[in-house]
Amino acid sequence: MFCEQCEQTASGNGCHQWGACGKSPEVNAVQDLLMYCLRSIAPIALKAYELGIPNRELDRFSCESIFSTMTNVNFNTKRFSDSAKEALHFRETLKQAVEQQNQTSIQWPEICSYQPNFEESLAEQGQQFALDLIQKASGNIDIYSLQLTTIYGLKGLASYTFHAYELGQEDEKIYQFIYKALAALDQQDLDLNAWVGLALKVGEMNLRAMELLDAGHTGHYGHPTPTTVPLNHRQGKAILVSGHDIKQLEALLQQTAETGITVYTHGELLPAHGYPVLKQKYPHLYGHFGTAWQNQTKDFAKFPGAIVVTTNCLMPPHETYDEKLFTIGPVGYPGLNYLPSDESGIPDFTRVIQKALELPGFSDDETPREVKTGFAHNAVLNVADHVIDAVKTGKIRHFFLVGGCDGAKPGRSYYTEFVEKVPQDCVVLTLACGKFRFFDKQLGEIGSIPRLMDVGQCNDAYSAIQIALGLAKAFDIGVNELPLSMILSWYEQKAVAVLLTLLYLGIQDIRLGPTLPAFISPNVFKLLSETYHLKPISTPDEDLAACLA
Ligand code: FS2
Ligand code: SF4
Repeated sequence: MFCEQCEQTASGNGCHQWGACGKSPEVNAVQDLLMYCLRSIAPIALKAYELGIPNRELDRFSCESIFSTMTNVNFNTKRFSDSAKEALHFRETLKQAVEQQNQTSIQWPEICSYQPNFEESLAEQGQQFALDLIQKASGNIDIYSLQLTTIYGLKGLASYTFHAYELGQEDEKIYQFIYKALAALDQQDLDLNAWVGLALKVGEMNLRAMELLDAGHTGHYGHPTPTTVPLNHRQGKAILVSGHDIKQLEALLQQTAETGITVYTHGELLPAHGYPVLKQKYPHLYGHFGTAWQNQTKDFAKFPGAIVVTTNCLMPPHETYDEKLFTIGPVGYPGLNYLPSDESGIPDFTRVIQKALELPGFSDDETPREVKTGFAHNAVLNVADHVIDAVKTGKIRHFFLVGGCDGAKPGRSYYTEFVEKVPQDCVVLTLACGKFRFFDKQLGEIGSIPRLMDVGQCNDAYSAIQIALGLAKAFDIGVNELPLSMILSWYEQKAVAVLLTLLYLGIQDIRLGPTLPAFISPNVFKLLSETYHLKPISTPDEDLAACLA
């Protein structure tokens, strides 16, 4: 086994025996095999686009399949072997269509005929792909590093593309690029510069995917507005919804509308409360329960109702709560309740509702506690005049974007300490699940401007970018000249895609932690630090002093 796609990779240099995330070597090998099957489709799908006969169903399937191989999404070997079979069925059908349309035979690359033996262990067959890329890179560790950066960034890009598609937003340029990047993994003639270009192109396409997702969210649910969210529970039967998928949250809200069940968000769904349409239409969407993904074994065990996980981050479930836990979409775990979707992509949540009604629910109303969310680009830029005025009059000295993923490592206390030490005349913007380290701190206000603003989910990095671009435009300066520092935390591959987007935009001086990605080689890091001044976090005091200097 070899995997180093996430921040908790064993000993900081790759999981070899068993995944630190709980992924088995078998699952890892079948995931690699599925990725190879998708790579075997890429040249054919590109040709189909060229001939004007793309297969949109395949495009969506490819994105969902890639998404399912991300960290903490799916641990079920069967899911990956079924997807591999489906991928090859898609490939052969498309190959025929392309050859027919082309009217002359096509000399496909060898990979396009790859055929695993589905009668024998796919896990054993998948093991050969652990070393495939380093061989393709002829042992060049820097090219290998950029190949891994590209493929991990693609995983994030594919997941955001899938979410956007669910909300009716698609751009075929993204699908074409995904095939192009997958096909590039099989090429041996790309040099270092070509790989740098491809990795940055992942960032560019990811900006577009996040833009589509933002359009999907705001088109369906309105622009987020600053909203108070209860952190306390209220008496009654309850369902907890985790992950990022706001469309699936709405489907569950629709199906629970007349049941008397109260719905709570968990993890990255906290920002859903900021969307006005959801709040107005579904009064039983009440509050938020728990904190970040790595605390779910405690939070889920305590929750007295049914739980649905819509996307990453799922941890291997404990027996104390696995019976009340359900997964949907790309998420899964062997033996765990899985709700298949209908043709419109929506599951029937009846079993979740029944489970919630069987379970005790909350027996009392808890003392109110609350946080605020909903500070997305529209809300912040609507008050841009106040913000600009506060900066010009010296009331606001600096902005910090302290955002990204959370995780279990002790080094992540850096982010809490950093926010606690931010001077009183500075504002903290935050997003993604890293905020749970400090989301309920009362940092007060500067005039009418809150000192802590939750911009949204990890994909709402798009919103943070729009805020930065909007302020830069208002001040008539470049983004890098704004009094703004980015202090980012990463864990999984959505964060890799977001980082590539920021680098594509030329954002300088990003501080990244809690550790640097294991898949970035020293030379590639040197290149990034020379070009973009990307740097690892040091201590909160040192970094604060440097940002404010
Ligand atoms: Fe957090 Fe996990 Fe959002 Fe990441 S819930 S680390 O996948 O995507 O952020
Ligand atoms: Fe290890 Fe992360 Fe890969 Fe899991 S996803 S096997 S923890 S590197």
